[in-house]
Amino acid sequence: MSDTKTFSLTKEQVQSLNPVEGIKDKSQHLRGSIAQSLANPVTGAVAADDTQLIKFHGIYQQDDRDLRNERRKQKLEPAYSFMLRARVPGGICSPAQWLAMDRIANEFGNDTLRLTTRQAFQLHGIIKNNLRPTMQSMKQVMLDSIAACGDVNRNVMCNPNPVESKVHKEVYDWAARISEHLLPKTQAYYEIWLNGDKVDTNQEKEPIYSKHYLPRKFKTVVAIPPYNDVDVFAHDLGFIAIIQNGRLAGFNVTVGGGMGMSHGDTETYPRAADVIGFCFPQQVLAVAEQVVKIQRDFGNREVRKQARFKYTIATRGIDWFKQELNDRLGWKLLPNQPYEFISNSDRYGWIKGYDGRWNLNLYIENGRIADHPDWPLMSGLREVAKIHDGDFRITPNQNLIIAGISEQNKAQVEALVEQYRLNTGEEVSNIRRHGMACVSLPTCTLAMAESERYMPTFLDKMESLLQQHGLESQPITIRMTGCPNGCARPYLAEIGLVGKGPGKYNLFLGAGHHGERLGVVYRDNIGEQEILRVLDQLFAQYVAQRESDEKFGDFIVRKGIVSPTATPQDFHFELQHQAAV
Ligand code: SRM
Ligand code: SF4
Repeated sequence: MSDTKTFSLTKEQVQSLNPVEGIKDKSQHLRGSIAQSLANPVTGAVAADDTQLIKFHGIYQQDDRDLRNERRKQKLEPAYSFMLRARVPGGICSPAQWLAMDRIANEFGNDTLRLTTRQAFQLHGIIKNNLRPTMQSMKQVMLDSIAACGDVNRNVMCNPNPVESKVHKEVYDWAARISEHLLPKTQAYYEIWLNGDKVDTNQEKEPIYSKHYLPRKFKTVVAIPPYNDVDVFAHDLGFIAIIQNGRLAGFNVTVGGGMGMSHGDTETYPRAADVIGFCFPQQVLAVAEQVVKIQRDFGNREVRKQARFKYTIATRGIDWFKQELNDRLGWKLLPNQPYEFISNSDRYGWIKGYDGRWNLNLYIENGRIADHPDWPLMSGLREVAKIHDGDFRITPNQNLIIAGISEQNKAQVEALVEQYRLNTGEEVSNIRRHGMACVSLPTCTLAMAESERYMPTFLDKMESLLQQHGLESQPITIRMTGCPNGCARPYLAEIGLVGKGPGKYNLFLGAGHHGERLGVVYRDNIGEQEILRVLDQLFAQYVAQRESDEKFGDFIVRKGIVSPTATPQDFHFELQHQAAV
């Protein structure tokens, strides 16, 4: 590797940048005053600057939004608690880790576990005093939340299905190596949460990130065709495994994807990643490191809304980026290798792996693991974990695979599945199987509309509508988010609903069925009745005029109902040319 570039900012430069850069600058490698904030008994919150820094430690400060008004009236401070996101590269965890997370959720959290769209665990409702015990309990089973959030490379995703090919393990190992390689090196996490020894922060080095870390969050994924369940085009950096003659030949590299946008701000928009070339497996870490460093050096640190890597690429151009990458690597990526994706959803039910072991992909509604009065899902999974001799795999669609079940254990797992009515997805409607919703209210501070709590009832109505049109067996992807940040990647679903205000959503249409093309906005700020009315008309048109095997998203684009080539304006209703329904 020929690159030896380092990155630093002077005090004067920092002053001209967005305020988060100042917080990082004086944080002594992400320590800030977190320890003092934890010790402060007067409030359930942490100091304002620390709310930014704790993200690098995998934590977000939140308050229960259902209680906000009532507490305000009673002149009480908001009901502060924290969300903690555990880092689980490729979504793989052992039964012991599952049991620990289950215990922690019940002891310190809100009695639920949330499987995320990036294959991680989230715990909600942890009060300040319980943060350290939570981290320490996680450490006992080798789990942590380092870099699960913050302006660094986050949890590295990987296709979780162990049955697909013999090289899956090899590809997963690369995902785990990328995750390790790009972890920040600061000891702050160990010091603050795990009683680690204090180090001289002046001597601490961050060889990849520097003391200012990245301008913004950064996300890396590894996809294994034909499945695009990680949604490779949604992320800053991606590696598409190229498997030739049963062997891992290398990876196509993707850069510059991202979902987040803000309503009404046309400088912000989702972007699908570009595929920029091929590298051999041994070159992956060098590519990942240099891509991250280019973003470190050129990402926009003045305007935080423009700081994602997708804007660096869009502003400077993909050719500039490729040249910069080649220069830093000292060698060139090879031409893209052919690959084909067929789906970005999960495959439910029992599948026997190439190794003779069994895998059960469960349907977990919006990733929420909880015990319901009439349905003890969390208890059921706990019982499975107690006897399971394989591992668990969180899927990028918020589901769970009980993976690598031995032939001897299969009957026992089957019995538990039946006893606790774990949902194997076989009796779930097609639209539900292809759906996802972000967390949103009541915990998400940025939510504008319901998502996780509303999606199940909305899907009941979609099921009836699809049945009326005889479309119940048609796989259509549908995703909902409570705001335009795009946490459930709605812009890559054939039907995307993006929260605009209470009960109101922007309707996005025309995305590719396997996540290869972004949808664009079709209707703005509409409620349930109008959404169903619009879809009713479009489904009728689809049934009457579709070509054989044509997917809904492809039909919408072919008929010109939305524009086939999305420009930044196409994501903002005000500017988009409308076709009449
Ligand atoms: Fe996200 C912020 C939840 C995946 C784009 N996301 C948030 C926060 C932390 C709200 C906040 O900043 O205060 C949400 C916490 C809600 C809660 O109460 O739990 C939140 N994001 C989630 C999760 C849990 C959604 C889910 O239902 O599973 C996902 C956790 C992933 C993980 O394990 O790391 C989650 N977020 C995503 C994704 C999808 C992905 O990465 O595949 C995206 C779109 C991809 C992207 O990054 O472009 C995403 N989240 C955002 C953004 C917009 C970023 C942007 O570029 O504009 C924000 C807001 C921000 O960063 O300022 C955000
Ligand atoms: Fe919250 Fe918006 Fe993300 Fe949903 S999409 S979890 S509402 S930030």
